[in-house]
Amino acid sequence: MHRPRILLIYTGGTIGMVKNFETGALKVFNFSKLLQRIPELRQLDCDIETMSFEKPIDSSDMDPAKWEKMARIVADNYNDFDGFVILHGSDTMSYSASALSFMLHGLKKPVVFTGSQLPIGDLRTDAKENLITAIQIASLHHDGQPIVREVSLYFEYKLYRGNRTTKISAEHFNAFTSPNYPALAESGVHLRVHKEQLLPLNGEEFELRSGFDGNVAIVKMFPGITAQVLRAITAIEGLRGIVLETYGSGNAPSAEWFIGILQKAIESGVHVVNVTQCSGGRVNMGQYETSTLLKEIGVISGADITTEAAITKMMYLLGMQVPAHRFKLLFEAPVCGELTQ
Ligand code: ASN
Repeated sequence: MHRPRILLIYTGGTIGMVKNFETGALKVFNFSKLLQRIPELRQLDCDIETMSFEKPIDSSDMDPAKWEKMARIVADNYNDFDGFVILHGSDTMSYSASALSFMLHGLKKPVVFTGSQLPIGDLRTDAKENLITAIQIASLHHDGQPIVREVSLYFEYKLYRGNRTTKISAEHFNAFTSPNYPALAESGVHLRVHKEQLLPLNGEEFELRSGFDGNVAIVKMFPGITAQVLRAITAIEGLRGIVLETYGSGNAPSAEWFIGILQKAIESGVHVVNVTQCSGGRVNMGQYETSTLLKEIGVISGADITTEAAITKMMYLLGMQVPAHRFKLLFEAPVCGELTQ
């Protein structure tokens, strides 16, 4: 009987934090103590090895260099382990899970992100269940093959596709949702995997694709946005892409100045992707007159992608140096289940 080997990678976040009782502030602590605090881990039907960022971080300090560090740990240990669990702060976990889904091209093993809202040492912590079930999911296998072969995120009884998630609460244990794609698995009395929702086996060779291009920006629409603001952003030196968070099904002001500034940016080589600022639903340019103009000037449709996946996909495609004339086509097609066309 194959006993899975799981690599647990600690990057930081509340899950491994302790309270400074004098100031009340939370700070990260030595990861080796995390395992001491959960002796239950020894009961799991797998072998666990651990690794930690030298300096664990609050996930607000996450950046593309650290995504690469995380992805490289997975790639360097890919052949020696059956699954990977990444312990990460919840604040930017959806961005990291999206980024790694693009970086770990041709992935055929589970990479499960998890974390918690309360530190592991807290009496009412949500960390233990999240951690234990994430490890169980990473260990699932059938005929010696892993069952979940993608980057996922486990939090509060649900496993989601990582690049479909978004953080929705700074208060509830149920901190994440996947507005446009169903859960991949649910943990109740039984651990139920919804196999029909999993990514099908990818025939491509596993490889690490790094080198994200950070010359991007997110612009969120609000009634009253001025030409000065939009002009200043589109004029940023070296800017190569903008994720435009629009209203509803992809609508934006139809004013001449607005369309004119965007058109000029697109003509100068900046890629503009339209995503909705609604928490669910999709962009459908052309449904209303207010989005028809966006379509005409060459704005790319983000369909039902999250902002987190859109900005990381943009950094990924720009970093891959895809030819400008193919960028739209490549963005609008799913790479690893992040959007439905
Ligand atoms: N600030 C923390 C982080 O994202 C929040 C958490 O982990 N719950 O690192």
